[in-house]
Amino acid sequence: MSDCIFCKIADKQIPAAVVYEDGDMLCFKDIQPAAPVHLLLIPKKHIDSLAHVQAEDGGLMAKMMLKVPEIAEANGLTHGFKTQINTGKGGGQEVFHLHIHILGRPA
Ligand code: DGP
Repeated sequence: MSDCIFCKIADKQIPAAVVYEDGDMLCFKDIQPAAPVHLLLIPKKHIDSLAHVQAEDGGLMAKMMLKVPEIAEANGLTHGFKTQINTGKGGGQEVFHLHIHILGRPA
């Protein structure tokens, strides 16, 4: 999507502090961290929000969820972490490209 800031980050049109990338997803540091470690994991495919995930995205969603603990541990969150998915305006979502917040304090 041409006007989506996270699509632009995925396309490297806008810089971000990337901590993980593969063919399906990208993880980078949140520009307004709410914790000592605050990462955002996004699919490279544009999906507006969790409420817009289709059955065909199931494999992608599973891959992302399975990657979260690995990314958290690699970024020092060896004793646990929080995840958050804000969905829709009422859910506090500000950027309408699905993203998983990964938050925590390194051990
Ligand atoms: P949400 O409220 O769930 O939509 O959170 C959006 C998050 O995205 C918010 O914590 C700030 C972060 N964010 C917004 N714009 C940028 C950006 O250009 N770069 C980075 N790294 N993070 C951004």
